[in-house]
Amino acid sequence: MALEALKDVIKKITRSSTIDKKFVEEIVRDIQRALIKADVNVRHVKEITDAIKKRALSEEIIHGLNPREHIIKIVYEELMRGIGEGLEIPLKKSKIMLVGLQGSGKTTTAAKLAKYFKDKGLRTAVVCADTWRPAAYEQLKQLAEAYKIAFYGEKETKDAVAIVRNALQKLRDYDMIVIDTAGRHALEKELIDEMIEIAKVANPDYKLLVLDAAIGQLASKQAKAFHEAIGIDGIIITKFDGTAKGGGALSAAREIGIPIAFIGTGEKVEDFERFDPAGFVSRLLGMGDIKALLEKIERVTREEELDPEAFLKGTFTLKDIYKQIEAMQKMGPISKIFELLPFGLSLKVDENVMEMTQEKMKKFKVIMDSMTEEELLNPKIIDSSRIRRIAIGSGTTPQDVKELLRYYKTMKNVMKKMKKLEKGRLPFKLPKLGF
Ligand SMILES: Nc1nc2c(ncn2[C@@H]2O[C@H](COP(=O)(O)OP(=O)(O)OP(=O)(O)O)[C@@H](O)[C@H]2O)c(=O)[nH]1
Ligand SMILES: [Mg+2]
Repeated sequence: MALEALKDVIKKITRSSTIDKKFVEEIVRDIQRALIKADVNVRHVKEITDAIKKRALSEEIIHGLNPREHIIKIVYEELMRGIGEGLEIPLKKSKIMLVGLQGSGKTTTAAKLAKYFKDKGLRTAVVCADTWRPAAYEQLKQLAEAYKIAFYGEKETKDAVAIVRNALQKLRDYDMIVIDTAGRHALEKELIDEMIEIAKVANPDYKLLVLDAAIGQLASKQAKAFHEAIGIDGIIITKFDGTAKGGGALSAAREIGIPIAFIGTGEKVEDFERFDPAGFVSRLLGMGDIKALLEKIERVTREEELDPEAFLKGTFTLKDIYKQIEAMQKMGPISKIFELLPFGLSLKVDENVMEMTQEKMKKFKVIMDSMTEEELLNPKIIDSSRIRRIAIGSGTTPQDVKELLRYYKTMKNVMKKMKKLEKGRLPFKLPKLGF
């Protein structure tokens, strides 16, 4: 399916070495292509991708994220915004009426819905109110029997409204009643009148439109017509599995402002899921990556704010190193963080000095715990006699203390260079680093 291409876009972002304006524009074009191929309405495509571009080029990176993650976050959020809310049907006594064009998947969906709510513990029944297609009765009855779902239908009756009336009487004790109605090639007056009558008698809590994903952008016209005729509460998109045009139905839902409730992803009754926008977009973009990123965003936004501005102003002290180490213990090594800098930070740093093992982190913290406030804030005053004292106090060696000081000096240097780079030719604001 065309939307699958979005996964490749995410991969491309993840693998990029440089995130600059040119790259953002390239990504935006890729996303445009994927959405248009998936039959998303061009206007929506433009809205979504304009927003991505604008934010990617101007928004400050949240503390603790790298520029790649920042872009992915924006893509995720804008796609979510594009899709809108899903419709969640609460697990309580309700009636659902299904409507839709011929062959859209109503009868199959009636069984899917019934099984869905039955599995959630509701006493569920289906009603065949399709008196037009001779096989409709048997089709739904068989599906219901296969899944031990209560069924009501009247094989010989031609009056669908009467059937519904009888069904409600008989099924009074059931929690969830799903009514399957007849479909037509087009929205003929007869169908509309019957739909309105059934809706009057059944008084459903939800009138759900069943839309075949394969019709692409035609979904919009269809959905509008049904909405005008009887007022739709939610949309079920079927056959999402077999088409590259699923974006058309998604787009239609958004256009008329009706939430999507479920998605059918195959012929089998099990191939059905509640439409959860976050889960849906996550999957489009490649579940693993996005989930990990969202967790990280949550984590870093909860973490203590460190002030990169202070680093850049040159008031970079051993206290900052202390915080940095604490942040690293949560987020991974500093070299990883450098890799993620937008300009592929080509600063030459001594790898031995920068290498930071867990052990070293612990040792550095112990050493700093033995320093006075003054030493931490003004490391310049740490001479050899202070080094000796600190080493003894922390149970380490003077070499260890010197190593920490070397590390501090290197970091300070890096910060200075970054400050220069920022003033120079950076396409972005300097990201808030994760330390
Ligand atoms: N691949 C796939 N096929 C589906 C899905 N939902 C329904 N179908 C198939 O679509 C065809 C039509 O499904 P029905 O449930 O009979 O459609 P309907 O809207 O009740 O049709 P009418 O009653 O004639 O208007 C059947 O072959 C179903 O198996 C789906 O989510 N994926
Ligand atoms: Mg049917």
